[in-house]
Amino acid sequence: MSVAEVVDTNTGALTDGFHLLIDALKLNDINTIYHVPGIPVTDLGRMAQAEGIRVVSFRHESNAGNAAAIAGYLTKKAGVCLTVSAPGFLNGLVSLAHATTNCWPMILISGSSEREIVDLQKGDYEEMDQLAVAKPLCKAAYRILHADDIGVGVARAIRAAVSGRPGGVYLDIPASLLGQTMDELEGQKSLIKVVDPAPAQFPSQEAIDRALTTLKAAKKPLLIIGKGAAYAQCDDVVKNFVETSGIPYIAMSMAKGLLPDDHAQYAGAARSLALKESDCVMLIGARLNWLLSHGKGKQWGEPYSKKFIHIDIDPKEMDSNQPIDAPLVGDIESCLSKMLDGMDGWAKPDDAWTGAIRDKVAANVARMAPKLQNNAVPMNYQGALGRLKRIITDNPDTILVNEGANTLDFARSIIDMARPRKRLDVGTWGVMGIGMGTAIAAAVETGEAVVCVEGDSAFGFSGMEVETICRYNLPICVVIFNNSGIYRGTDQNDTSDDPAPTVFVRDAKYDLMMQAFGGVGVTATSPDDLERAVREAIASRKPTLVNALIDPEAGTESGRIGNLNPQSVVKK
Ligand code: OXT
Ligand code: ADP
Ligand code: MG
Repeated sequence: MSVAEVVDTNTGALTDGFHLLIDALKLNDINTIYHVPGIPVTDLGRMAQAEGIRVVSFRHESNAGNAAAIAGYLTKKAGVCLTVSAPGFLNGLVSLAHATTNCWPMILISGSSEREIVDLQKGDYEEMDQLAVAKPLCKAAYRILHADDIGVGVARAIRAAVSGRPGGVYLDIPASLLGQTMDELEGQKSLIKVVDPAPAQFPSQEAIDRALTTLKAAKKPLLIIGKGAAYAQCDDVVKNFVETSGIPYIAMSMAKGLLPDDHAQYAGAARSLALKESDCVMLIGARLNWLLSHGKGKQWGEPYSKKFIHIDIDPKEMDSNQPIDAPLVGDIESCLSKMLDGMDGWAKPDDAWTGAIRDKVAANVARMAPKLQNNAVPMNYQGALGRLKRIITDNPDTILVNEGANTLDFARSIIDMARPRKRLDVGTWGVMGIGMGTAIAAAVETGEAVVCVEGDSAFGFSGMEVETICRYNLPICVVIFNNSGIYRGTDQNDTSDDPAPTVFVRDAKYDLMMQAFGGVGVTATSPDDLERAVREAIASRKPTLVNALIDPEAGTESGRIGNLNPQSVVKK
C-alpha cells in the first residue's frame, strides 16, 4: 500500500486482532461461541460477549467442541469452538475430527504460541505446532499471521466448513495476532462477508434420467434416508419425494423423524426384511459404511443382487463400498427436485412388496408393545423407555440426545421421532462423550427442551457439564440409565480385589451431582417415578437429572453391535 493511500484512509482510530476476529465472525452471522477460557484467548471471549456474541463457557474443550459440532448440524452454519493452545487445542481436536467424520460444519479456533519459538522448539508456554497436528484430522486448516488477513482467514474457514461435504476446519490464531493493530477503517474494509457459502449443486439431466430409469425398473425398491438429508433442511422436498414414489424407507438413526416414524411407508421396524429382500436401494444422504454393513453380507441377501442409486454431494462417496448403478452427485434438494420433475404419473411399487413390509412392521410393533408396558422394579430398558416414548410423543418438539450402548440401541428402536433433527446421538463413530455438549448446544441453538438419555458410562465422559447446564439455566433433563456399568453391572474379577473393568460403583447417586449446582436431582426406581420426574422437568424447564436405576443384568455386551468384538481363541 502506498503512503498516499495510508494518509487517505487513516482515521486515527485503531482496531486490533481481537476486534477484527470478532467483527469477521459477526459479519458472517456467527452469533454463538462454545468456549473454554485461558491464555491467550481469555480477553477474546470477554470481548466477544461484550460485542453481543453469545459465549457459552464450558468445563472441558471436548464438550465445547461437541457443542460446536452439533450446532453446525442443527443450523447449517459453522459451529465455533474457541480454545487455548496445546492441551486445550488437543482436547478440542477429538470433536473437530468427529464433526469431520459426521460431515458437520465446525470451526475450531485455538490460540497458539509464538511462531519464532515454536518453530525452533525453544520451549514456549504450551508450545505445539498445532496447524501440523490438526491438518490430517479435519477438512482444512489455516493460520492467520497478520491482522489484515483475518477477513480472508475467517472467510476461508467458513467456506471450507459449509461448502460441498461439510466438515471441521481448524483456524490457528497465534497470541501475537490478537494484539496487532491497524487503522480501523482499513480493518473493516479487509473483512469479507461470504456470499453463497454452500452453493446448490445440480446433477446433470443424464444422471437424473439414469436414476429414474433404475428406480422405475425395480420391483422391490427401498429408500435409505440418512442424516445428510436431515442436515440439508429440505424436509418438504424429501417428504414429497417419498410420498410421490410410494417406496418404503428406513431412516438412519439421526434421520429418524425427518418424516414421522409412524408414517405408513416407514420400514424401520422391518429393517432386516427390507434390506434383505429389496432389489434396488436408493441412498439419500447416507453412506454405505459400517452402520449399513458396507452394503453386503447376509443382512443384504444375495451378493450383487441389488441396484444402487446414491445421492451425495461428495463424488468420492460413489462406489466406496458397492458399485453404484446410478450416482447422483449434487445437493439433496436439487437432486430430489429434479427427480420429482420426472415423476408425473409415477407408478407406485407393487402392493405385494409394500404390503409385506407393512405386515412385518405391524408384527414387530405388536411384539414390542407389551414389553414397553412392563413396570418391573428394578427397571429394565423396555419398561423405562416405554415411558420416555410416550413423553416424546406428547412433546414432539423436545430434542432427544442419546448415547450409551444398550441405552442407545434400545432407545433408537423404541422412541419414535415425529419431527426432523430432534434425535441427536453418537453419530458415525459411535463415540461416547457427546451427551452434555450436544444437549447444551441443542438448548442454546433451538430454545427447545432437551431430554438426554444417557448410559451411566456415556454420561461420565461429559458429566461435569451439569454445572454448565445449571450456570446457564438451560431446559435440559438428563436421564441416566444407571445399570452400574458398561453394558452390564455384573462382571466379576476373580483374580484380585480390583473391580472388573466394566463395572462402576453400584447404584451411584448421580442425582446429587445436579443438586450440587442448584439443579433438580431425582432418583427413579420405577417407571412411574421416571415418567413423573421427566414430565415435570419438561414442564418446568429447570435443569434436572434423573438417576434411573436399571437392572444391572438387563443389558448385553456392546448392545446391538456385539458382533464387532474380536474373539480370543486362547481365552483362559
Ligand atoms: O428387523 P429386525 O428384526 O432386525 O429388528 C430391528 C428392527 O426392525 C426393530 N425395530 C422395531 N421393532 C418394533 N418397533 C419399532 N418401533 C422398531 N424399530 C426398529 O428392532 C431391531 C433393531 O433395529 P435397529 O436398531 O434399527 O437395527 P440394527 O440392526 O441395530 O441397526 C444396525 C445399526 C448398526 C445401524 C445400529 O445398531 C446402530 O446404529 N448402532 C450404533 C451402535 C453404536 O454406535 N454404539 C455405541 C458404541 S458401543 C461401544 O463402542 C461403547 N464404548 C466404547 C467407547 C466409545 N464408544 N467411545 C469412546 C470415546 N470410548 C469408549 C463405551 C465405553 S459403548 C460404551 C459405554 C456403554 O455403557 P453405558 O453405561 O453408557 O450404556 P449401557 O450399555 O446401557 O450400560
Ligand atoms: P448416516 O450416518 O445417517 O447414514 P452419513 O453421515 O453416513 O449418514 O452420510 C451423510 C452423507 O450426506 C455424507 O456422505 C455427506 O456427504 C452427505 N451430505 C451432507 N449434506 C448433503 C447435502 N446437502 N446434499 C447431499 N449430500 C449431503
Ligand atoms: Mg451402563
